[in-house]
Amino acid sequence: MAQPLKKLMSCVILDLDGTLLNTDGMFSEVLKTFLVKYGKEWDGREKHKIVGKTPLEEAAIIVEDYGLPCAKHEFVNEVYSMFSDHLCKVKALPGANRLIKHLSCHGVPMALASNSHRATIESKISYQHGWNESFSVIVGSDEVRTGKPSPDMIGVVAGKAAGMEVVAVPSLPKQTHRYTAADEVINSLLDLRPEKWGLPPFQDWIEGTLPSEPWYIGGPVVKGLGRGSKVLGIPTANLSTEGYSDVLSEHPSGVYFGWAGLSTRGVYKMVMSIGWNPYFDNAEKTIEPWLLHEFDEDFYDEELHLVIVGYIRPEANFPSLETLIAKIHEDRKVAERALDLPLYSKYRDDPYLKITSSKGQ
Ligand code: ADP
Ligand code: RBF
Ligand code: MG
Repeated sequence: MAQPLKKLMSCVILDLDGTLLNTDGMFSEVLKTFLVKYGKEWDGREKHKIVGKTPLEEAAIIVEDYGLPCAKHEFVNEVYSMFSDHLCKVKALPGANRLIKHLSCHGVPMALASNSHRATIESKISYQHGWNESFSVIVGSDEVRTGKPSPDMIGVVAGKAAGMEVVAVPSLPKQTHRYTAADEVINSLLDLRPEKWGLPPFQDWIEGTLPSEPWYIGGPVVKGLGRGSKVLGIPTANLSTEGYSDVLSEHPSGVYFGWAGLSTRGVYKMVMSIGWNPYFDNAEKTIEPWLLHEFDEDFYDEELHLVIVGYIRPEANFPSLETLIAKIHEDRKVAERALDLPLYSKYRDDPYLKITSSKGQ
């Protein structure tokens, strides 16, 4: 079937917060510290309410919800000065550096359009190596007559109204439905395919895998929902997500692969899903490695260490159980083949796979 004609893109406008920078995490961090001073505990409840709000609106929500004995403007001033102290700790989101480098290497002009004030944008990106030089234009909300109004999805609507092709990258999970106006909704920047938009393709994919610096998680094998073997014929040795919120926030949900070490048994190839299993729509994020080996028995409670070396694809929903199972078997083949490449096979000897303590590095 003929593909619908897409306009070929020659330049890219990027959003900053939640697209390139993990400022969501910073907001929680700052509020936590702030609320402690008033003897209150930040539980992340308000996060959904304050997305896309102006500072004063945010302040109103928080001051009211927590019954804080301070005026809104005091709250704004104090929280914002804490923000500026935190900016140096803000991390680039997965795939942000890769995208910026890629587009700038290929001479694709990039602009940064953010709902923050120009000065805030500049200080935010000053901590990110090479970013400032990569943008031909930076526009803050104080430089236009009417800044992007809340809610945050207006960014997508505004892009469409300007006749652009828009790719949305929701920063909160399970929010895809809020971005139906976008031409594409992706889970993270790792899933952006520039060639879809007439831009030069990434060249770092190797045999269906995207290599990453290795990352490490481990712990005792816990009980899952009892579905892997029973429903799919695919056992997954679940690990607890407890203690791994930082690592998990640095890596999007999705299908990954690497090496698995079981303390008393050996080291095996492994392919895994991390996330909410859209087909089953789990309420909790799970870490589910499938060890690519036939075992004659269960190994619950045994110490399992993972070295994750690359990414395969985002988690997806499927029209049937059969298509989900087929896809997971395809992931298995991709991982098995890739792990024989020297690039990945060298991590088989990582000492982390053999030690028996229960925390990652
Ligand atoms: P649960 O929902 O409790 O995780 P599963 O049906 O996913 O149950 O089965 C996972 C269990 O099966 C693991 O905890 C492990 O003890 C066992 N198991 C046997 N073979 C494998 C394998 N190749 N990969 C992962 N787990 C396996
Ligand atoms: N579940 C999904 O809903 N969507 C997926 O795309 C998906 N991909 C997976 C890939 C691999 C390699 C593995 C091991 C599991 C995957 N699952 C996925 C998770 C599967 O639903 C889960 O293991 C079972 O629900 C058992 O808990
Ligand atoms: Mg399991």
